[in-house]
Amino acid sequence: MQLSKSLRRVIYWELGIPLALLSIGIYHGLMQVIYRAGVLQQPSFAKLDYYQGLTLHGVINAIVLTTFFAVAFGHATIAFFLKKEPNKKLAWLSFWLMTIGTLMAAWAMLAGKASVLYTFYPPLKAHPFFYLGTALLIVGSWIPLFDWSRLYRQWRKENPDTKTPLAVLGTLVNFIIWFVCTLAAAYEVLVLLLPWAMGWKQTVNVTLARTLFWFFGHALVYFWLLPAYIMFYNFLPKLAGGKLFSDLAGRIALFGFLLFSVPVGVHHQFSDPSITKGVKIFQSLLTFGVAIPSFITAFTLAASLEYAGRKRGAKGLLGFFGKLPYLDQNRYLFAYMISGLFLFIFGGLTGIVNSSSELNAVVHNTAWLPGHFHMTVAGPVFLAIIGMSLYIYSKNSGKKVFMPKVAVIIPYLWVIGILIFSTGLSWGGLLGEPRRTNLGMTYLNPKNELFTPEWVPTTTLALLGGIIMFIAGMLFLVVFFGTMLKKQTEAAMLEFPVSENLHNERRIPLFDSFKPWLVTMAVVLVIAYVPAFLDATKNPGPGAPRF
Ligand code: HAS
Ligand code: CU
Repeated sequence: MQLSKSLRRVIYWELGIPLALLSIGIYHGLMQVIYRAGVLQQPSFAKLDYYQGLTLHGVINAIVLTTFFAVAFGHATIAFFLKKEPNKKLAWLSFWLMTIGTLMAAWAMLAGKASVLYTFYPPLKAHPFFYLGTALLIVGSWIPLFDWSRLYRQWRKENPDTKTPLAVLGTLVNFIIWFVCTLAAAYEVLVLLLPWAMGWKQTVNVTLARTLFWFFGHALVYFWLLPAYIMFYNFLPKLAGGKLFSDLAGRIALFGFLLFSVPVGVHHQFSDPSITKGVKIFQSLLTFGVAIPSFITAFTLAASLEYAGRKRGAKGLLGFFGKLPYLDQNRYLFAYMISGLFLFIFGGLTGIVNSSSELNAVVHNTAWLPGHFHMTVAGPVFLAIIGMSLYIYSKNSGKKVFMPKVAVIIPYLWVIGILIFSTGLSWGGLLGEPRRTNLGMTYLNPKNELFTPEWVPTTTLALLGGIIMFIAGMLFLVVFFGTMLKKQTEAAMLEFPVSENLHNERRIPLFDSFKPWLVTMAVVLVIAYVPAFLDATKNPGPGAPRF
């Protein structure tokens, strides 16, 4: 279908702005590994210190890029699958709020007034613009949900007996999770942090701030992941040359995320003394629950890939892996998706280690953690985002991809980089190498009494992987912006490689209506989180002064 000019423009900007900022994000990724390996000591270089760079890296890559992309991709999927365009005025309003918010936060970070890391909880304190900017970004990203829901209700009236397209279901589920979890972030920012940053309040309840943050912060990771899942279920089987093994499995997984994405945030606080053991154990169990939709996804996708491989003549148990279109330039999206899925096998396994509260004590706050999340958010999520940004831009503008051979290689280069990088970090983490620490300053300096030689090989591996990732990331930016500079040669059409279903499952009302799931979601949330918030209010620990 052809989108209206105005909607196309909004989508272009929402893809282009964060990708332009990504150059800063990627540069600081490279600087992280350089500093941590002790190659450069700072603040002698570029005047941006380690923590300022780490904040820019986390906020740009994990919050700005992901949020802008989710909104842009949401506009495209809703328009494409419902054949109804979102309201343009609201889409632009949302765009401007997000952009102004991003600029405010970017200024604070670049000026060195907000080196608080992407988790931004106290006692680290930022300039008020950082908090206001974050709030604006969030509010801007809420607007489309209300407009899309309106379109969906309209569509439902016109098609009472049709199954909701899986991609639409996924987009709505994702933004409902986002809306619910960001309420906590908004409360944290506006009620706790901003008055403290303005100097109106002298102290702040650190435990409550952390608990509110992780109520938001864990669900955030599924807000990153679900756009990728939407692509895996709806597009990957078709790109592989097959069909989706089960559409029902996709629905069950998506509704599962609605139930389990939010009430698990305490698994980031297993070491927080104020939260009582019972709450931790309960949320640890719920965390195993949230892994189930991903296991369902793994098996459903593997079955879909197997079907595709066999259709192409594969023999034997695993022969289908050899028959997939890994290097097909016309289906470069396949390369981005399969690479991400491969990394997610390791990302998922390390996640399950983290969520077991005893094992967590070994890995918490060590380099193991960035090892884990670079195989999740920098794995399937990042690769899906960049691949789909290129795809949507190229289709919508009628421009052919710049350097198509390179475009299809980038994800594999990225996988090699991440595997080396995450091995270094995970191994280092098990040897006690801390995360969020400029190791080069002390621990890797042989003249320092804290010198820790075990971390020399681990940080060197991370450096090597980081350099490869940097090269892959930069190549992508060349391909994306190179495509922008090309001339239009084809009709500008939004089309997606939509998969058919292998089993023609009938519509089951329970898996096609939101109400029962939303009610259950609310119940689980109350049971999991009321005790956690009571703990945080009753046992706040010392109030944070200023840092
Ligand atoms: Fe996590 C910390 C537990 C998933 C991101 N996580 C983090 C942090 C981030 C993050 C950013 O319980 C750090 C936050 C900070 O700054 O402090 N995580 C989990 C669990 C899962 C999980 C149980 N995490 C994610 C995803 C993320 C993400 C997804 C981003 C998008 N994580 C934790 C815990 C912590 C944590 C603790 C806190 C630790 C601490 O102490 O601080 C699960 O959802 C994972 C389930 C996934 C699977 C994998 C399924 C596999 C699939 C691939 C199949 C492949 C195929 C292709 C078919 C079960 C779907 C094959 C093809 C070939 C070619 C072979
Ligand atoms: Cu989590």
